[in-house]
Amino acid sequence: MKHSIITYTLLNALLAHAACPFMDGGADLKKRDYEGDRLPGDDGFLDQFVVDDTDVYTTTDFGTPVSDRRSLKAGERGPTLLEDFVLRTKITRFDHERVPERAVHARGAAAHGYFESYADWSNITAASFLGKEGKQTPVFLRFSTVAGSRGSADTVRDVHGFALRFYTDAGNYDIVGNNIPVFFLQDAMQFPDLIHAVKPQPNNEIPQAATAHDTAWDFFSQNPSTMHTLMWALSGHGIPRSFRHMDGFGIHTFRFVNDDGESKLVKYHFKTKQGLASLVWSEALVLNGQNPDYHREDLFKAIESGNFPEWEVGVQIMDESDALRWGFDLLDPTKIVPVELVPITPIGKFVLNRNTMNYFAETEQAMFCPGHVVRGIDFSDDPLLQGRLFSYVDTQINRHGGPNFEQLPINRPHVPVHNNNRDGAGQMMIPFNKIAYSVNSLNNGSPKEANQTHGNGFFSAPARRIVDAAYVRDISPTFLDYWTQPRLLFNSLLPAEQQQVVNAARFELSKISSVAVREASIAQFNKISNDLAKRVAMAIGVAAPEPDSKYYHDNTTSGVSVFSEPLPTIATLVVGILVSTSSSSSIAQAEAIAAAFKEKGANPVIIGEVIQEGIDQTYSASDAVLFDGIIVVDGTQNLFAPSSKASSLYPAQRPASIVRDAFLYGKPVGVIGTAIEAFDVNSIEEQDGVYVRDANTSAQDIADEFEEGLKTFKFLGRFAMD
Ligand code: HDD
Repeated sequence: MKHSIITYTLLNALLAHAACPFMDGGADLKKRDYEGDRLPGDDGFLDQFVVDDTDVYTTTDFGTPVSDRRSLKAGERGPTLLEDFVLRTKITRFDHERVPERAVHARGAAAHGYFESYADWSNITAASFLGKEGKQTPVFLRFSTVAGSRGSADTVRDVHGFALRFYTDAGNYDIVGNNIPVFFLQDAMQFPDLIHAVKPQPNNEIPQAATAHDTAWDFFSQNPSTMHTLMWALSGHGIPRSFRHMDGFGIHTFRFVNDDGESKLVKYHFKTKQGLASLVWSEALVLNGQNPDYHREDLFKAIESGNFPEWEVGVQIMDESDALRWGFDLLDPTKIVPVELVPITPIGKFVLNRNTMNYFAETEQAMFCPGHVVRGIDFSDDPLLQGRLFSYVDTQINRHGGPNFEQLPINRPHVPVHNNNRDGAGQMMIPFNKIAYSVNSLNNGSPKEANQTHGNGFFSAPARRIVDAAYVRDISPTFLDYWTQPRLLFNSLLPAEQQQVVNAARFELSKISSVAVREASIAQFNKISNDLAKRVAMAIGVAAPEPDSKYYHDNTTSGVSVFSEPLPTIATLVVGILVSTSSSSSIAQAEAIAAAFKEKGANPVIIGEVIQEGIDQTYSASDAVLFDGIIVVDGTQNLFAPSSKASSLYPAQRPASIVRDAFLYGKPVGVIGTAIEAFDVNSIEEQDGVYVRDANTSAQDIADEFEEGLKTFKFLGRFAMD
């Protein structure tokens, strides 16, 4: 059913408490064209701010219709006149188009969706969005990298931001997390130091979006609290295949509090339903150039094509008395709680089903704050979290240029806002109440105070206590073990993943010019694992250390490996099918295979020498990194014959290098019939994930067999180990 504009006008009227008066130029300006029903989670809130430019005249910002193509001049040959208000405002607006990029997490992409609660969780939290089975709440999630600037490439090695906002019916709730369950630091005081060390060096702004430089590793090696997060970042978690193929974590210990004031300690887990998948470093590096927008494009296209990514929301639920129960401190954000100690209770899921309409208005202006909480949620005394509660509001005031950032459409709660906060730059509302103070009698005390028992208000967990203690600038002795858990992670990775950590550390440290920093870094690794330290040391000119075994152990935990489970689905994975445009039968075979893959939800791309009927992409625009698997169809041998002359249509040997590189990056590769030449020229032998089929194999059989390879995703046996 197509919604009528009347429906939306009504909806807007219902939302009128938050209507933005200056945008209200009539219903037509807000019209969006909906085919069918709204998607879950889309309550239409943003529609009241949408400007529709269909068949209208240009106006100034103050509404006067004007021509803005030519400036006002004294005669055709000028000069331009200062009087030209159209020119001046257009240029002024352009000059002010940018706001400061985020000090960290500047590069990111976001989407809308909805959260759905699995049950009524009111026994553990008074949070209304968790209060009923099946209850849906709109969400907005922004993914990001940390170190790079806004224009940096997507596939750098980094921790990835996972900032999730719930527009609940009791106000906005932000969980500003990452894709790694721990953080580098234990005290917010050190955050500027970490970021100064990791960001490009100040003398020359090099390198962009990378930790492979002296200041970063100097900081890491002098501050061992960084070791755990660093180990995660050096593993596959630092270079995910896409935003959709990574988990998210709330990291800090938070509190759930129920209406009776009973509280539990909780840690959030957001488990990807797409499965975990990561790149290998050599392909990530090439991707940075081949498609710097790889991750944001993947997210955008998946949602556009109806492949809505989902995550299951789970919590580890612990008692207040568990804070020091397991030999580490639940207030320490550098520690996980192994799932063997506390299993994850799934409480709901969220689905991203809607792309933004405007990147700046939504993604760039999204301003998250860990202090955006709702009744039923409470903080812990984690000193990193406590510092964050200040930092985010402060940074948003800086980015927005004033305190009214929560009035921007993307930041507005979807419920009315009432308080005595007033004025400031960019005030969007017209506070009608002239009694802007509490306590008052002239407005019958309104806005009234809401608390645990009145007005369904936010309240702190009654069980929270401050102990009698001296004021100290110090760290708790319960925070001082920095190496046991990094070792737990290392022990729990597959051998090939351990090798990835080794290789990543070799790469990073090979770029460090200071011998002292390289040695200090090896000393830190050696507290985690002598094996790790020796393998890295041998590649970077540092002597192999003797074991430093105080923190060594053989424990493992589950759920931390990227590659141990096959993907649950190949939907949205990209399969490159190589053809020769000189062979019409090869194109026909490719089309049949592509159709079989489409049936499975994958995205086949047929690659030929030139764009023509049946060809999606040219060899010159293709590279192995752009595909999750490669199939070469029958009748393409001329592309690979060693004696064949280079074509002017693509760089020398490009078809062969696509096959070779896909193999080297661990991807499934297959050849059909005479395309065996592609393997011969690259000396690729039959093995796991290498498929050789004869020319008569049906397209369906090929797609079925290759599907398993795509689910395996990376054939780790191809990588050298030492
Ligand atoms: Fe932070 C942004 C995640 C510690 C100060 N942080 C930011 C974003 C994410 C995180 C995902 C991007 C939000 C968005 O998409 O707009 N930060 C974390 C996590 C941390 C953490 C998971 C530790 C557990 N951050 C942290 C500390 C401080 C900050 C200790 C300061 C004391 N973070 C900021 C910031 C940013 C930010 C400077 C930059 C832009 C912004 O806030 O909105 O205030």
